[in-house]
Amino acid sequence: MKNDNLFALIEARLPRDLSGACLETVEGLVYSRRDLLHATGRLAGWLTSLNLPAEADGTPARVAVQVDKSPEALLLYLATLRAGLAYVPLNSAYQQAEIEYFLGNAKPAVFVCTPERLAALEPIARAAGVAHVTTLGEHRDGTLLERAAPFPDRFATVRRRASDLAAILYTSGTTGRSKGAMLSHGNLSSNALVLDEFWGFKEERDTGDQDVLLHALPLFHVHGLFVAAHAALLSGSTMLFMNKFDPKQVVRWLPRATVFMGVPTLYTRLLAEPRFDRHVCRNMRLFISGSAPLLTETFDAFKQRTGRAILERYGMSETLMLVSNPYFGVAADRIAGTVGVPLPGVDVRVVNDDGSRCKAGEIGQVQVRGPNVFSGYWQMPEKTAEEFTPDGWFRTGDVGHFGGAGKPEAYLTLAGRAKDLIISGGYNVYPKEIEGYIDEMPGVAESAVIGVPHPDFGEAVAAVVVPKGAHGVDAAQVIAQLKSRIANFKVPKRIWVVEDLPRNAMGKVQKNVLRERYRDAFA
Ligand code: MCA
Repeated sequence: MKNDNLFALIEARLPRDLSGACLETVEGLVYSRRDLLHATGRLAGWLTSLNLPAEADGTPARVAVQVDKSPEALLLYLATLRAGLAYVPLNSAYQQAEIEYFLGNAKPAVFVCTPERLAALEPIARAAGVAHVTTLGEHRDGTLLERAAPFPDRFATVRRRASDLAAILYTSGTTGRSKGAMLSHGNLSSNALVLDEFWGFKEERDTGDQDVLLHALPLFHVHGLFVAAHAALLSGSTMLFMNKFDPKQVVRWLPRATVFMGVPTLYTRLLAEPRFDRHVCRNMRLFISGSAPLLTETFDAFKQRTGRAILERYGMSETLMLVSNPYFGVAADRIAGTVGVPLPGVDVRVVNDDGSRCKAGEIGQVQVRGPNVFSGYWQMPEKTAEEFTPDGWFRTGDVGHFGGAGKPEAYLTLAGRAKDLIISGGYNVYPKEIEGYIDEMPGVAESAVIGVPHPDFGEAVAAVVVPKGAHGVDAAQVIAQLKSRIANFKVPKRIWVVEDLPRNAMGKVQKNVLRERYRDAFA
């Protein structure tokens, strides 16, 4: 039986020369492909030695990980796949209350955190029933590597079917609690293989060229962990691997690179670097942007500065990449303001509320079907059922239109979101979750959390708060309290205290009125 474990595909695609560089760090440390095989072998050996029971329905045990980005964090992800277990990456900014929720929801058998946070997080993990807690630091410190060290370099990758669970990625929920998107080996490998071809990695290999991917994204989301890392691993590329985005380091490395992936904030920060110019981009063949809307002015400024047209694509944790501007053909095929065309093998439709297809230029709900679409939310069958149409299309929650305004009919333009979502510097933030925390505070009657334009993060989280009776509300104190409880990127960067919130005839808070009122807050 063919082994559909994603790692088996990565292993099969490794170039024959195992001494070749797989990954290089800013400090100049080089991990060869052989290092990757041996390190993931030892880690998978340790994971397997724990004899972690699968669920009654065959669902594999979970390995939850909240660590800072490092080559070993990537190796731990790959080893988890190799051992046939399910990987659960957690944003390094999450605080204890959030970690408590995720561990209680995912019920992992293993939790890996940083050495610094072990004292605070181990009791939470034990209370959630986690059997094995270990640590991994940013510089190969921590107990995880010590425990894996005695195991053999060689490891037979566990057999997995395409439909078997490979990862759970938490995406915040409009109802305030995050939902775990279940991604299978088949979701991950089908999408990686499509992108290998669609973005020209295969063509580079076929012409004997070696790609070098500059990896500057976090490893706890789809963009950095799957789209960037899988593209490099499946194409035998070398990764220039940055533990934290630093525009000056990117500029230093660009002359050695051929591909870069980023969220729009990374591009606006690069444009703010005087030394970022056409010359440093001389060997680059592809700049990809996603996770948040790329402003047309950023696209134009980038093209002006470098002569390169950024390729914008559209993805979600639940569907991986679904739509992309084209790579082949002239850069003119990349149309600023659109996210391009549905990827091969992926069906995308835009429908009216009654489910009928929208005409070109007509705004409707974006729905998707294909091997890239997840199987559902972890332990939320009702929520999952709501998100799929009776005929099996996934409701993205985004609105948009094909064609229109002189654009080719095949091109999709996203026109906003049906759901209450803020994307700040590429991170999804759901207002309901933040409103919940603010409304619990003494002296607060109610609050409305909105996204307002921000020059660096695209959108910034902001809040409008109504005090209870004669109580005053101290905005700085609300922010300080939130910073002690939730991930920093979710904390409002500005809070306004008002008498009351604007409501429509139905009594619903009019957030659009608030967005308009405060739209220039960060201008
Ligand atoms: C950091 N801060 C933020 C953000 N990042 N605030 C709002 N939004 C953010 N994204 C806070 C910090 O905590 C700090 O707070 C202050 O802002 C300044 O931080 P800074 O040093 O600028 O932050 P940084 O460490 O440089 O991070 C900025 C960043 C990072 C590099 C843009 O946010 C990032 O890597 N974003 C990429 C996220 C990503 O990978 N998204 C893909 C999701 P204070 O001043 O209070 O200390 S996957 C996805 O969306 C789908 C599936 C897809 O299609 O890809």
